[in-house]
Amino acid sequence: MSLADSLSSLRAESLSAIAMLSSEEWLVDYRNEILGKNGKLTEILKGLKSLSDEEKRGVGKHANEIRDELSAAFDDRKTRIELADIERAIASEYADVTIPYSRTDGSHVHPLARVRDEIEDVFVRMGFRVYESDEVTTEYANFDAVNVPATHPARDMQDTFWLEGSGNVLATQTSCMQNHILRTNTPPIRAIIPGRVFRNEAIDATHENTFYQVEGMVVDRGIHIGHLKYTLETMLSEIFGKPVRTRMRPGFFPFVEPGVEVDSSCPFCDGVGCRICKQSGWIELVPAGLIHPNVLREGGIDPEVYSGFAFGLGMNRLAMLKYGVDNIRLFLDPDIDFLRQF
Ligand code: FA5
Repeated sequence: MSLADSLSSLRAESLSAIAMLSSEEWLVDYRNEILGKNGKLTEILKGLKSLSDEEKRGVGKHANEIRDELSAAFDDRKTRIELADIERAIASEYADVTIPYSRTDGSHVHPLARVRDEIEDVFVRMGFRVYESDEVTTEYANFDAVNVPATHPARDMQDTFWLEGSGNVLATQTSCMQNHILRTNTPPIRAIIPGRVFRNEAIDATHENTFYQVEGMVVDRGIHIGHLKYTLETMLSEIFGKPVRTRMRPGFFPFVEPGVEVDSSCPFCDGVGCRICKQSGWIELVPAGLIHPNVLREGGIDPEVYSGFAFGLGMNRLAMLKYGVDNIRLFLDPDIDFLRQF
């Protein structure tokens, strides 16, 4: 093949290859292979030596034209690849952050999550830290550490899901976090611990086997039941969007002494009496009490120096009350018509 023919076929071959290259990396490599110092063009031009001067001029001119043409083809291809990359990025990554938030796509916060957010918000403003409750926990944390010994009938109060062979249980109460909080903090302690809990219960309009609680704990010198009352009144007033009062009745839980059931004045009739509070003016809402000395001791805290209160609020029941939901099952039911109302 003559030099001129070799040049022509290099040109044709290169032009069609360049048109097919789709990445900048390949383009750089191929450019070196053709136009580089030891590239194919240089290789062909080594044959110039054997030509006459006149032939050299003719072929040399032709070679320069081909070099320019290929160079331009490489540059043009590079621009096209860059543009394609930009277009691809725009198509896949573009987000208009200036578009106003709209609910028309149907997205919104689940009522239980909203109640949890509101509870967290008011407690954070009161200086509490928010922890997450374990869903799988030990028999020790769920029961022993909170003063519920193996033989205690209270263990049967909360029908437990036992995890076979492991000694672990599905948390029946967020109180299973009390020991951990006491052990990993030094007073003053102010903590809330929202979480999902599980009980092997028959389901009805007010009982689920999977529901949400939020545990609250305060431990410091001189903590008394008045601190508990103030804290719960502040939280409930915030959740109901109006001032509510609380009253306390004796209640039994092994991890508190004294134990109380905290009732809220009915936020719907302001305590006058209505259908929701069954004409009593009060709604039973939060079991609570002063932390039992045994629980403090088990958590490494001296009950002679420190005292504390704890409560365990049922978030599903609170959400039912707040949003007028009459069946607890709706919260875990993927019923779009129900969920759309929030
Ligand atoms: C407890 O779980 C205690 N750990 C609460 C506590 C904490 C007391 C700290 C004292 C100090 P109880 O079993 O009553 O208590 O449950 C607390 C709340 O969870 C109830 O008031 C109720 O709102 C909710 N709850 C209990 N069982 C169910 C259920 N099956 N379905 C939905 N909510 C429930």
